[in-house]
Amino acid sequence: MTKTVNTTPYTDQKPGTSGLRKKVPVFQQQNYAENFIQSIFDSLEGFEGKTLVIGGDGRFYNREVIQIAIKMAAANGFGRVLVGRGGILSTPAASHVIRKYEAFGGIVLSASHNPGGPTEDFGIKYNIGNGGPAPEKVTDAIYAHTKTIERYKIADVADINLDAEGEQEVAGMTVQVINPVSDYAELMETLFDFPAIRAHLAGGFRIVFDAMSAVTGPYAKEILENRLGAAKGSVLNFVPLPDFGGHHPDPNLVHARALYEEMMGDDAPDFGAASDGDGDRNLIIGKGIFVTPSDSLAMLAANATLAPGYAKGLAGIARSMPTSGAADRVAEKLGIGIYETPTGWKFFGNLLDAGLATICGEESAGTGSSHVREKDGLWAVLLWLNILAVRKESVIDIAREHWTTYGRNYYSRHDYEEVDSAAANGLMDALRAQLGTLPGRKLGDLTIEKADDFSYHDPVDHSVSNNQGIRILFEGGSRVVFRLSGTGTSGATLRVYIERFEPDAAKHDVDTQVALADLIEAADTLAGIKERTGRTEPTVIT
Ligand code: G16
Repeated sequence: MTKTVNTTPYTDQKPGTSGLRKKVPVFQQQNYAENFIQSIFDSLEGFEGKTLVIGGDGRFYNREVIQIAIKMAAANGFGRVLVGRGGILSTPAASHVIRKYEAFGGIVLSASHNPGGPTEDFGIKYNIGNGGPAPEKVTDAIYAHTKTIERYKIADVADINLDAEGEQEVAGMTVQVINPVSDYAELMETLFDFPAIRAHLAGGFRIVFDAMSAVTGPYAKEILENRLGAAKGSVLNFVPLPDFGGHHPDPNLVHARALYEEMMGDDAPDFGAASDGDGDRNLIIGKGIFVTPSDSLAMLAANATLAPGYAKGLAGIARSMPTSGAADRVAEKLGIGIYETPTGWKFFGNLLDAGLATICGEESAGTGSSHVREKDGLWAVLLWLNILAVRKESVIDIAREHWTTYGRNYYSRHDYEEVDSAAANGLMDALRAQLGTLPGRKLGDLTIEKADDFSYHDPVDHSVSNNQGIRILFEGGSRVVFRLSGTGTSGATLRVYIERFEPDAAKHDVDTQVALADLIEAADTLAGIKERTGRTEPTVIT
């Protein structure tokens, strides 16, 4: 019932920031998905008879690869597969299911916030037994296997029925189709004060959540409308579509523009939010105010003890290096640890497992905690709602008070998407070559204090990750960071992260791009962005 199929390697299967992401036609090449999945299994040891979790965000090609992955898991010796009904599991729900059922690991099919459809993006990532993305030593091993693979194993059986919950047998392995929402919704009920949120909503607090035709639709409907009693219709675009309705399921000010505009209107609801393709990112907008992901991390951490799941306090906070330093000020005041990691949720895994950090966050719209080992969009929404239900203040008042207490980190990210790869690499190489000569250089009123290429020394397993982004630190605490994205699927994406700390509350009402104007200009002067990329302005500003 199982067969071994000969194959030849593809040379382009190096996992990026979050697994392997490519265009669908690339994945549709003969044996392309099979090669990568077999390389995952060949990198693992001791999974015979154990459980594997499989799920995805429902994008185009999800069902096909789920069938392949289940048949290959059977042929490779797994004892059981847990798969979400319809092939659906949000990334945080998959992380929770892996942990709850003590699975060996999981395969999550998603290209996150990237668009979906026959010519758009697809992705495969492997999560380890703690529920988190595989660390670099595992992804390096997977990549090494993809370069030498000669055969893969697959069960020669009919397709599995993914739409009926319950158990089936596939070539001697049990496949259990599970409800994708219920375990996750139960977990949320243990962390947050649902009665308080329900009462706040019943009292007239209005919310809107845009699921962006992606995976969080069923989760948000169940939790926000059914369990918490938000008005019917509060969850928009709640049916997951293979092409996300033709949109980028990316919860930012460009792709969730309609939500932003609604929230800035006179009759705006009190709270607006959105999540991405696979449900791990979040966008938070209060009536009249967009909360940057970096600020959201800091504000959630500062108020977390208002939620029952965090009432005992936080062990520490972790943020990716390009994320603003707003959370650092909260950690300092709380007297807890603050950890600065490279971009990529996988770097938080060790800190969470070791109990060093409780809440983590990234500027790329990711926030989460020790409840799972992925970032979690709806979790962030629920923690905000819990805080708002207890404090009974508006988002804008909470944000203003936070800035008055801690100072404001003005922050923006400028993305230049689908830039010629050689030009982008040339820009980074040229910056790297200047690093030694930059300290002391003046750009207008700005003076460079320090410049480096960020290296991370993991305090738990002592691994070292080099070349994680070029940091230009100015006197007074402002900074500009340059990195190339590890999640794009065509050309290169240059990310420029710009930050200025403003302690004076009288200066907290300036438009962000205005507050950062001199730093934005300095970034171009230093890196020659316009000249090297041929772009006069960023593709996306967040
Ligand atoms: C992934 C990672 C995040 C990272 C983001 C952006 O998110 O899980 O940790 O911050 O990509 O990475 P990059 O700047 O390299 O594009 P997601 O939501 O795409 O899985």
